[in-house]
Amino acid sequence: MVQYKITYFDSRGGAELCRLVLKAAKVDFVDERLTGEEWAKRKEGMPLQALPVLTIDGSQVICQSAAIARYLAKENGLMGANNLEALRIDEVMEMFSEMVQRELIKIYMVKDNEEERNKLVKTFVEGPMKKYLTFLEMRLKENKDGNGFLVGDKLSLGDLAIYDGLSLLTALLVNVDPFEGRSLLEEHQSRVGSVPEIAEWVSTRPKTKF
Ligand SMILES: N[C@@H](CCC(=O)N[C@@H](CS)C(=O)NCC(=O)O)C(=O)O
Repeated sequence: MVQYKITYFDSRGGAELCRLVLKAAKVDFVDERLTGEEWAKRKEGMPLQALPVLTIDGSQVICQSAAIARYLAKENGLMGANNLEALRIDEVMEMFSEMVQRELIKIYMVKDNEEERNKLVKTFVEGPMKKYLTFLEMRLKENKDGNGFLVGDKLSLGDLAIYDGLSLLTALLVNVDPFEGRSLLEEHQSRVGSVPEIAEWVSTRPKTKF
């Protein structure tokens, strides 16, 4: 059986989606979490001097979180039933990547300047966040009227990306509830969070802010 190790820091961050995929698929893996000192020693040895990386069978070390998440999803039947479903999953993955790169990173970076942070959060919540969440609701509604998963009849990487992305939003925005007035998203979050393997992982994983 293939051996997986996910190496990252002691946070959910860029590794959590990969961890969620393996948990949902009931695949064992080593959850390696580096301290700052350990990272300083190992950084140069990593393919792009960044984390997360996935180590396969102790030899292949692969970087880029979205590529890793997609690979693990494909290997475990979580990438949709056909190319069209895979496209819809990818679309949502890319949406979150855009939201993080264009918007959330700015908010994260000013965490020590409260006035500036509040200004950025307000601008984000009134504009881009509305756009992104409306889009997600539209996509969920297109499959089984929003009463199931993003594609088909079962959980996929797309649902886990929504679950992880909206959890990040909740943690980062602190006083803003992204689910307010968005029952479809709230129900979807709870549907994914109730998948036994996900519920078990979320209740036992290390507790970290992000
Ligand atoms: N596009 C890469 C980004 C990797 C990245 O920037 N990782 C950050 C943590 S989220 C990192 O390793 N930072 C530590 C450093 O650069 O020393 C991915 O998604 O894996």
